[in-house]
Amino acid sequence: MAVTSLPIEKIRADFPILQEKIRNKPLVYLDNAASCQKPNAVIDSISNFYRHDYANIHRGVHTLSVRATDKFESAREKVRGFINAASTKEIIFVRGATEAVNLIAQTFGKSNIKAGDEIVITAMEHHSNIVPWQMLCEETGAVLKVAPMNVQGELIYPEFEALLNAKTKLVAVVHMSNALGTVNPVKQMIAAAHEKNIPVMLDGAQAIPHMPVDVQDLDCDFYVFSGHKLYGPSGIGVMYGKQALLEAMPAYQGGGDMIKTVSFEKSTYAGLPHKFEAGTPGIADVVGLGAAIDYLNEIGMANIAAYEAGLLAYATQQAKQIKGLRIIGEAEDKGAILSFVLDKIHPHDIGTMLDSLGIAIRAGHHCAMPVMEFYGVPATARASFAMYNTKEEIDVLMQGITSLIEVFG
Ligand code: C6P
Repeated sequence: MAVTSLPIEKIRADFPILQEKIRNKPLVYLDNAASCQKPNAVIDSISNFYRHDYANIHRGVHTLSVRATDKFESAREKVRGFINAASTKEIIFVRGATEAVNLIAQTFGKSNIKAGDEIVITAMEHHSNIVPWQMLCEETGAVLKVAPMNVQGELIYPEFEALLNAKTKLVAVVHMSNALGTVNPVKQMIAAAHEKNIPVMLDGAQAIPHMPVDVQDLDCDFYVFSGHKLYGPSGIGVMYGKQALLEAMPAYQGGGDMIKTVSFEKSTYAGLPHKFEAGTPGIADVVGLGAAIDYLNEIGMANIAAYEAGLLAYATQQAKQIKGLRIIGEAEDKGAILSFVLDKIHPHDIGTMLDSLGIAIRAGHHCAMPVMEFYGVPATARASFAMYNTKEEIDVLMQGITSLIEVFG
């Protein structure tokens, strides 16, 4: 099976960690959905920033502070361009997707959702897009509604649509599932919700490294993601929100940088995006995220999507030939994730045994316990692919699985 090409040798050479040996074997890194590795462009940008440009931002008149502020704000512009937001005012830096969902729940949620209102999610959400809404429901008396999925791991679309009604105040759904790889028909879902004037938040933590994302074309109201899954640093992420919504929302955390004036009687808040960015942010990490975006733009997200589709098709075809292997998640529209279980071998043992061969996968519930419950498994083994993975690495994975079935199955 053909795998659409990328300049793969050059790309792999850009990621120093891929040269590591694990247990005396070449590293085969297939845990990209948990976090992916960083190219020299990102590592060097952070290192150079600390060496030459570092100071706190938005505060100083001295040269370094101005320089650091320029780099920080130019990264915001890079993020804006990457997701095609209308304005940098709509790009809020947070710690990651998790913090972004909590921010939306605590600000938009608290000011718009009251007892008896409904929030619609899907059966395939990550805990980050379940628990903050449950907390909000506990505080407000709102009700969480869950759109079901079928055994392929696809949303049952008519049942999703049937949940939308006058009480629905928000749809919060995953763009691409981390446990199954399913890519949801989000454009159609957003249009259906908007017909009833319901805003939509997309959890883009998994989608963003695998496909072009255009928030204006999708017309989503919020889009959240983490930098570390996008070849950037950990501890930094993005909450995109439409400007009118963000302006109407109350501030999240109080502190420096998010105010206009402060007195003991009353404080007034800064405009967007600073209103939601209290305190000193992860300055160098934002700069690193900007470098990751430059790097990805050079390769092209559409090229990455095409290449990874080939990898996934090849991995799926190979996995289906292994007796005793069951793929968990076979949606027609799927990103580069292969979740599976083996007869008689616990996923944690699969993970440990593959590690002894230098292969890094994730084993567990993937912070998606309801998905595990749906499939009646305690956990799955998950190989997740990135643009630097190869067909040869998939062969190594399949040989590893076959050999452990021979020994332990
Ligand atoms: N999923 C995984 O191995 P944070 O931790 O904030 O960067 O991202 C949270 C998150 C939210 N939504 C989805 C769909 C996700 O996959 C994740 C993180 C990792 O699958 C760690 S559990």
